[in-house]
Amino acid sequence: MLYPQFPPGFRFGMATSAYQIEGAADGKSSSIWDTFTARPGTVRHGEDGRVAIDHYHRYAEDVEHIAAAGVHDYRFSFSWTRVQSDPAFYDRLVDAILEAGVRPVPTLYHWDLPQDLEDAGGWMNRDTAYRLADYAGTLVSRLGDRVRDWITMNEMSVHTLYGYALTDHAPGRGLGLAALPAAHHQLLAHGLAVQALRAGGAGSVGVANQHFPVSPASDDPADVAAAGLFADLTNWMFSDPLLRGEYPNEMIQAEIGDPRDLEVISAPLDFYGVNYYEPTMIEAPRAGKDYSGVLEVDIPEGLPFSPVPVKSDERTDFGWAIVPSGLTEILTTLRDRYPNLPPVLITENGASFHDAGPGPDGRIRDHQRIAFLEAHLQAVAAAQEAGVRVDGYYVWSALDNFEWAAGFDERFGLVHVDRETLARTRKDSWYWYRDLIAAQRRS
Ligand code: IFM
Repeated sequence: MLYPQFPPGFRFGMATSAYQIEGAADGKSSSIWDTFTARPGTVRHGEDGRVAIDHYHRYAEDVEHIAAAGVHDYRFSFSWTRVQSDPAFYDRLVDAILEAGVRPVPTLYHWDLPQDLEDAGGWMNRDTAYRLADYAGTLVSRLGDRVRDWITMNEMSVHTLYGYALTDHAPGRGLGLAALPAAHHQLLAHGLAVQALRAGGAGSVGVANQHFPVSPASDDPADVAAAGLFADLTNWMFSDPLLRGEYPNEMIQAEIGDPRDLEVISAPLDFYGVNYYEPTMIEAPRAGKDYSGVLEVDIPEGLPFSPVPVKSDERTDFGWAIVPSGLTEILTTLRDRYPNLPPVLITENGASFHDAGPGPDGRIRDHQRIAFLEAHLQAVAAAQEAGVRVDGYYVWSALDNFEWAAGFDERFGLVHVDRETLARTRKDSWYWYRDLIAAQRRS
């Protein structure tokens, strides 16, 4: 098989996050996801992360599955509430990752805010940013002797939009445009965490933002303006402050753009993490038109933009359009928009297909996932050819896990997890990824 080729030093990895895999909820206090999932109607089939895939107890086996593929890096996240009550778990995890010859790349915050901080206002409260910086300091002083690379925040945009502007993720506030301070306080938290991590001796610090091309449904100026605002609120509001020290439009700037904060937020980074899944098409809302089911969450009436289906022949089983060229496009757009763009890491990319368990021969033939990953790696290679410096690529996800409001139906893993027994089985995509990585090492 011919695999896409990458420059020497390119880093392959896999990614997960704490709430989606760890389980062992009894050993810690509640996060907003514990509270949210306990509310009827929030998650498909009423599922939750109390057991998740029981990674807390099975981490050694999971690290073996990750390392045996030959990856260079493993991206995981800390559960903030577990760090408060049982931090030794992360000593064990980091040690196991290192012993397996893999570089740990932890994320400080992947959406599971302690409930007591939410009760004090959550990300709408500026003080939460300072609490995150304290937490970053605690972690770097505990693990900084073994962890070199740190990611501060994951997808602040999705957390703000789904959790604070809408009601689809925890904490489910539904504030609409009044959620803007939640974005600003997460960005400030990032900036303060960068300071804390660097003060603690961190070797390399970055962030993971979701990015995607946004196109207007037509040339109609109303659609163009709606798409521009949507792109500002979902993409540029989270990268402009980091990489340019300003917000992308006057409304946002006037609302939340304190210049002293922007200085903290825009401190230089060692790498910039890009999570990519699919592009979005936007139009100005048409009265009476039904927009439900276009995205995995519905944008309520009254907001000045509506997503319409992206034209694509192929979709994942989650319904997401498969558009690998969107990854090349967003990478070149970032490069053009930010002359000082740090080296990029693709910190997430992957696809959910509803893989059945192993057949009689023990195999899970997930050829659609292999095709997806291969096409997206080709898209990364095309961006490199166009001059974008991309230093690595992490598959979302190492293992099937709890896909937030969609529960366990959506399977993004290279390793299958049986819902009843929690048994792990490597899918064909796992073997494909292992062989691809081995082929790079040989070339
Ligand atoms: O599962 C999520 C992850 O937690 C954040 N990025 C997108 C993934 C797929 O939806």
